[in-house]
Amino acid sequence: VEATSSAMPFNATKAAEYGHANAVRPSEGQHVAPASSSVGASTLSEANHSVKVGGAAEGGNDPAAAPLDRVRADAGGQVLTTNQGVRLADNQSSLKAGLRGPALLKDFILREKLTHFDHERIPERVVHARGSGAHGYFENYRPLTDLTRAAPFREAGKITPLFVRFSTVAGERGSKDTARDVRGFAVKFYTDEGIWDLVGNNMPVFFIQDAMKFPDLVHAVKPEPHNAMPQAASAHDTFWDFISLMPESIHTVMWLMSDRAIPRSFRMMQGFGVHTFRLVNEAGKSVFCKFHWTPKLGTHSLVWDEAVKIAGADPDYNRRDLWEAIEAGEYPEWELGLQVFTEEQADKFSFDVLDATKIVPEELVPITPVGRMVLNRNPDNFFAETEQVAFCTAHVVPGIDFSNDPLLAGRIHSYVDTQITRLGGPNFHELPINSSVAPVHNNQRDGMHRQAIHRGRVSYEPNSLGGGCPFQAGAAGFVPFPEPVTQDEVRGKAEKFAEHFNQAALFFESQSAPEKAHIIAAYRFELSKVTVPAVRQRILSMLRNVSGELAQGVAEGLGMNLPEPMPRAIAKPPKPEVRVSPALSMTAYPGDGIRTRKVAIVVANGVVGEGVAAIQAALRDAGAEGRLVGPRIGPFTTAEGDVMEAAASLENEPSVLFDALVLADGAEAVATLAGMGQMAEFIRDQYRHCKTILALGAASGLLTQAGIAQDRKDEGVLLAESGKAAVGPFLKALTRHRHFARESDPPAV
Ligand code: HDD
Repeated sequence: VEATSSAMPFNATKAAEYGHANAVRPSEGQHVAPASSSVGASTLSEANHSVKVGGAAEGGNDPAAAPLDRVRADAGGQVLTTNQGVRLADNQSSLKAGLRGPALLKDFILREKLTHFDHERIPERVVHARGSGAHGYFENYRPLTDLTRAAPFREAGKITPLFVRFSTVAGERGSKDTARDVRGFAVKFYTDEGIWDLVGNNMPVFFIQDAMKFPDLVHAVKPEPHNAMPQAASAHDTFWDFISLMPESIHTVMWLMSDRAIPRSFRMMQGFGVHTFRLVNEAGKSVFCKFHWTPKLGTHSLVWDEAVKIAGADPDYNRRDLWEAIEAGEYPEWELGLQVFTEEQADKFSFDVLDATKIVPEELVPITPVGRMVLNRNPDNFFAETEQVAFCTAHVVPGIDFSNDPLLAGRIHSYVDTQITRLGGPNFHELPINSSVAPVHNNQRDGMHRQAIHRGRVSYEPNSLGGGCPFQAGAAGFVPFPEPVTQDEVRGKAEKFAEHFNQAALFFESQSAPEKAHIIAAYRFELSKVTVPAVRQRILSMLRNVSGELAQGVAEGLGMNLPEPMPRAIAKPPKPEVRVSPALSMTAYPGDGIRTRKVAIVVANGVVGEGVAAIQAALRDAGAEGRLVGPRIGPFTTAEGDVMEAAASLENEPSVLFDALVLADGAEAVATLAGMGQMAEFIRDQYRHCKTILALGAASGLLTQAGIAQDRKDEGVLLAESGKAAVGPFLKALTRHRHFARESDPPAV
């Protein structure tokens, strides 16, 4: 078969080696040395040279994107082939001896197709199996060279491409997005000096202090081993059994029981590096540092009843939200902030900064904004990018270093190790999504799935046959911070690690009243699923050390008496420096405006079109979406005789998928909707989940029918005669996102 220019040979690089792109057979003995600057002729790692971009990057202007071109496959206009490039005559039928005869073993085409299919899946991540990713960039505000020599922080305006993966922890790859869980927040920086992975979470603390306990924690929270239940949930015996015996976990469990564990959107949650890291400058001077990501849209969450219903209505809720925002050009953005402190400062804190169950309150060390992250490109292929991306805490670059946090130490081993099973060998760094944009040269060789074709006979160092290359970088390379170590080997923990309750109390006392109520309700729900009373009892005894109000509230919800407080590991715990920290409440980050919020505008035949149009236009101007929801999808005729198209129906996009509700005016439309059970349900869920509801004209009757009588009206339930008049107050109410003042437990509606 002769290749033509319209049907490029699959391996263009190979063809080019023999002189011209369309070559199919090398002429005898011909050898063409690859041009060193040509991407096609270089190894994978050589091809990944960084392209520095000055100033703000535009959408899609991503220096990490071009190197991926080599592996992008696009079948547009191409003929179907086997993996060996053989053109397929027929992709419909297997080869048989006669039309009704047996299939033949020699059908290599069928066998290749089925064999490949049989091996399509790779093992899912042992934790954080379910995730969603996006490409973007980090833009540095000003040089931080006094603190660190790390490449992303070197110049003002410096752009570093990155890939982010958000995830849930406990659920399997196909589980729901809205489980109560920690969310992973992993960022891969493709820096000029190699890959830096900041593998964080949306909570600043972790359940355990030492990596030795990680397998136990994960075994406890995962589905129970005998019956593989429950999926993506911590509300079961083994999790709470473990927690009740691990008082160090209580601080993180407070965060897990808070609304942080059910984010409205990945775009609306904070991220934290969790551990204390080190920054090291050119002179080798080091300071401690904690990393914080703060979302521009503010921190917002679901409420539990809503999260449960979304799990059925749209299990991909957070994934879809991220995808759609980026497709719409609403690029999510976070500001990176650093808490920088010295070892001497740290020594004076009442807690140990090497203990990952502790935060450094902002009252002790303020957060300094240093740059911003923008996510502006969806992956081309979920598997190749989001599934195969491999984050490793061991991936640091010169200028970033580790502290002695014992949890971090275990992670430095575990992440590289797990990729070897998950991605099938030690060459996972060559997968395009994982490969550095800085050149990679060393004497590591071979292994499963090796892509680079290393040339020459030298694969050792020192060497003279290869001119001494690749050579050591000396001080220009990664030089570990020379922390002095002169101690006995021990298994144990430093003294301050033994205090477990001060910061759990700090967290609870810093919450707003609705947030506190939600935490109590979450404990009640989770512990109500625990079947062993002694476990519930132990948790209650732990909670007594956190807050009397909390313990009492949970005990009442479970119909239990309060037990004695759990004995503390240290009789006289150190006095905390801070008892209330407003930054720990989600109300500290309201964000700006209502961009990308989804509002349901319910319409039916006979709806007054004018009001609908006014609201829709105002929402569009504010960057939000007014989505028409009808008794069914498709066209509806307005009272004015125009045609409106409903994009969604009460059935296919229920209430929980919307941030607010507008009920349009029109006697005929209202009569139709009043006859539909889903309408009342829709309204009740909006009300129960504390969302903004606007009823225009006759539609106020639908509210009454749903049980929202006059005495239940509040600042989030608006009535108006015309859409135009309603726009101002409606947008104002929407900016508040939720109207928790109407909330009661149990819900009144
Ligand atoms: Fe971990 C995945 C975050 C402690 C071992 N972890 C993983 C991911 C995130 C975190 C975001 C998913 C990365 C991705 O999207 O691919 N993990 C954390 C944080 C921790 C933490 C913030 C505490 C501060 N992890 C932790 C410990 C260990 C691990 C103590 C083991 C000693 N984590 C893993 C792992 C995973 C992982 C088993 C599973 C898949 C992977 O690494 O790539 O190695």
